Amino acid sequence: MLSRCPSWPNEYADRYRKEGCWQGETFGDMLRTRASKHGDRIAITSGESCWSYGELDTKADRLAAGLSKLGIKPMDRVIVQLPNISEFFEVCFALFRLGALPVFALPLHRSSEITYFSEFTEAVAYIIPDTYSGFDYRELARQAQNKVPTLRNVIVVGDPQEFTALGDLHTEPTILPEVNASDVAFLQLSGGSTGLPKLIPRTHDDYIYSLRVSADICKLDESSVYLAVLPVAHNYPLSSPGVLGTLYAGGRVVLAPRSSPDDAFPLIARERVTITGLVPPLALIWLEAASSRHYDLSSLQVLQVGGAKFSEEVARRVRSTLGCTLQQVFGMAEGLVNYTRLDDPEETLVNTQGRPMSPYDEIRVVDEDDQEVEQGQTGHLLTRGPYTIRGYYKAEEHNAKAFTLDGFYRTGDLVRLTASGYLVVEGRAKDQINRGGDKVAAEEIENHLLAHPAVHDVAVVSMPDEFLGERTCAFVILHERPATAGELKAFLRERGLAAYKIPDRVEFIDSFPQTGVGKVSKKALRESIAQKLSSVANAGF
Ligand code: AMP
Ligand code: DBH
Repeated sequence: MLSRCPSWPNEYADRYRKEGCWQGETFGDMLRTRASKHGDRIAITSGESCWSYGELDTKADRLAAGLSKLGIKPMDRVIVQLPNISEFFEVCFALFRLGALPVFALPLHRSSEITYFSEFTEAVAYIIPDTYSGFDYRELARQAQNKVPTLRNVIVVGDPQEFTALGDLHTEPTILPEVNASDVAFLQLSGGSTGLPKLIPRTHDDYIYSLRVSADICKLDESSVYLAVLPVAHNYPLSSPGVLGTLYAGGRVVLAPRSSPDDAFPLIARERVTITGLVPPLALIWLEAASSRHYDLSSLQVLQVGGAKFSEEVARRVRSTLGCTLQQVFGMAEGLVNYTRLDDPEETLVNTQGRPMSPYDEIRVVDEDDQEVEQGQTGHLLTRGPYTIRGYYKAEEHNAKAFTLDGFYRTGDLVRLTASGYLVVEGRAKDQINRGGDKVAAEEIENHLLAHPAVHDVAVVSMPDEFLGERTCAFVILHERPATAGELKAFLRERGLAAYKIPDRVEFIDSFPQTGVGKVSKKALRESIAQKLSSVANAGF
């Protein structure tokens, strides 16, 4: 068992087992069963390479043995930062079989995030590509190893330089300790609403349940072909139903190296892709590109859009432009996922963010005092269920705020329930900027900016953006010493912050607007920047 991981109380765990949600299956079992059932079928296509279920199964066994030989033990944390390449799967399933826990970093994370994850989880290993998208991850590994003494092993897909090559670790499979399905399988990252991202412990039992239900709702079977466009380490393309849901259903995963229409459309045509998942800004780009590109996209049955609110206007264009069904997906790495169903009326598809995937998901929409609002009114979404965590890893103080006493997760989302039980996302109460699906925690950026000697105080808020939905604006109060926006942004880059977290705009002001009790009114700041932007836009006409 991993310590400091809140779990479900026994009465709930018993119920979820009795009702058949949790079936005692581990990820190791899942792959073994698929490999014995259809070992020769292709599981993963990436560029010119194809791996069958049988091959993936063997690779996972051989790598698990190699990792074990290297000294990696059950429950050890391993930072996995891999892009959409086949090795991602080999690494995950090897760690799952070993009972070691992947911590899923995103390819865009840089030294600030990687050092934090490594330190916080006391990770023993870090698995990276050599280079990807023009960035050398070995340099990042050197920085992390310098700061975090527990990080003994760096394992590289490709040219390892002074580190260990993943390919050299393969060895004869050995008998490994039994893995328990009720144990934590990996740590997923939250988008973060306070400070740095929180770590989300997901068990084999709860996650595989979410894959089974997702695959069922998305009608996946052995003939399904899922194109992974978003970075697969993210919960949405990983599990809703994503790459793991596709493998659960015995289908085929195609990995897209990049997300642009010019990369993805030829892949859809060549591989006869049936389903893919996008965030709203990307869906918009695809819709705009579709009319001027002449690839055969007729195999595509379902286009999922989620991660941030998809506007109704654009949503309406999906069927007419791409000829496929839109599925809205409103989910979170903490658990709860809502889907519109494939046979829902068009109005439900374009106007709602779906309904909970499981009959055991419990939903409450409440006011500031945790009292249920009337049906149809907007309130805070709380949820509890068989695949929603009961607490973050090593975060007792935060958990006391983020969960109710009876175990409901406070999602931080403002929603309204329709008469037919569908959710419409109306906004967000938590302090987070949703940059087209990339979540930026205001406090994390504020803390970095506060470290700059010229900065007296700072408040980071969202500003409306036609393309991404929201972008970040940092309101900064300076000390006597002057500083420019460019200087502050360069400072953040030097601190190793992921590029999407660098504020899009910096506004210098003398004092912050305040709320009734004297807190900084982020609401007023959001309004002021939105107003400024709209008057600039209007001035253009
Ligand atoms: P994360 O913390 O990265 O797991 O992000 C989860 C959050 O993304 C949710 O709590 C919502 O705020 C937002 N989100 C995800 N999907 C949607 C959607 N379809 N519409 C609106 N917001 C969404
Ligand atoms: O944004 C998310 O985190 C998200 C969106 C859709 C998610 O985690 C999911 C589906 O599973």
